[in-house]
Amino acid sequence: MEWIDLRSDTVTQPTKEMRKAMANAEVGDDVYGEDPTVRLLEEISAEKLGKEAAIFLPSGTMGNLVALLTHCRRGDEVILGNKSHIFLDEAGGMAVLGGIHPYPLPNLRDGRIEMAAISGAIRPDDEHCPISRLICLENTHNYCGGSPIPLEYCREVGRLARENHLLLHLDGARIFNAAVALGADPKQLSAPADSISFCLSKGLCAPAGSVLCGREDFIRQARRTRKLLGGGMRQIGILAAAGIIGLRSMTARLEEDHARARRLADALVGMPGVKMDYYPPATNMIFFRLTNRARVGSEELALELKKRGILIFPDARIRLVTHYWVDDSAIERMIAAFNEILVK
Ligand code: TLP
Repeated sequence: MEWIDLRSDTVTQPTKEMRKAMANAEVGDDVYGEDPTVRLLEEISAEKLGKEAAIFLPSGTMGNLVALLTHCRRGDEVILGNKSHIFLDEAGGMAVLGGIHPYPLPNLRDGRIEMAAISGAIRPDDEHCPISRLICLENTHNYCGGSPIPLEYCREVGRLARENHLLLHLDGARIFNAAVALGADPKQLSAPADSISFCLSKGLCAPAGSVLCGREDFIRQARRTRKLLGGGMRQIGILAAAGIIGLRSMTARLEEDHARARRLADALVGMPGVKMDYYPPATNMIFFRLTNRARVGSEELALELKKRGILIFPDARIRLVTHYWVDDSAIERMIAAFNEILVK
């Protein structure tokens, strides 16, 4: 049985082309700056995101952590959304390792944060307060429906940050999904931010890795932070080679994943007991809940799907994520399976 895995786009396996490039990658010691494949990946990344420089990192979590630890000192404060991945799902790294104080503000349904709330959270110059240093945005916003954050809003937050001498970091784990959905150039989306991290190992299919981009001096300091965290790797061009293919040939095709999410959501929306949380899906994520009209609960749904070769997490709020390895026939198989379990 061929498995269909909709738990996340992090489950994507490298393509054949990636495996070949990995096997043949020219490598060197990256801690000495001697890995040509890593250098190339960093150059392409900086160019694509319109920043001066870039640094390759093992994961998205480390991309965000290195950015925060490099921008901030102990006692500084970071303004961010209460549904952001950095706040919810990165083990509180900024506080644990950096003595950085998070100031979480409610995320709106679409992943933005009210401008007035951000302004209101900026601290006065008062010895009682932590020092406001950084604002973080997430684009696309994972837990807010995979929503792309509009360019004009990013620009507004960038202006607010500059006016108040704050920095702006963008968790752009899925920035290429956002760019495709908004019809924007990723450069435009990252322009208002001082730093942006994006993931190679989600929709772009590489087996591992993220890239943090920003100004030259910031990236130089980020190299020290990466070393401090134990993230300096050696002959890592083997991974960077897959990332280069991801960046060069997997970004434009992300709209296929969005179209397939739409097709699946269109089928689910009419099924008894299915309450869509976001509809239509804006990118590659579908969120829904099962009401008491549904024939099964989420545990049973996950079990029944598993019997049919389909993997989902049995959460109360179910997330289905489309990606390269979910093709049209997988979507049809999914729809048939949901029909059998929830309708027939
Ligand atoms: N997200 C994962 C899980 O951790 C939830 C997923 O399956 O979506 N920023 C954002 C917006 C993310 O969604 C993720 C991963 C990360 C950062 C962290 O990336 P990794 O997993 O490479 O550390």
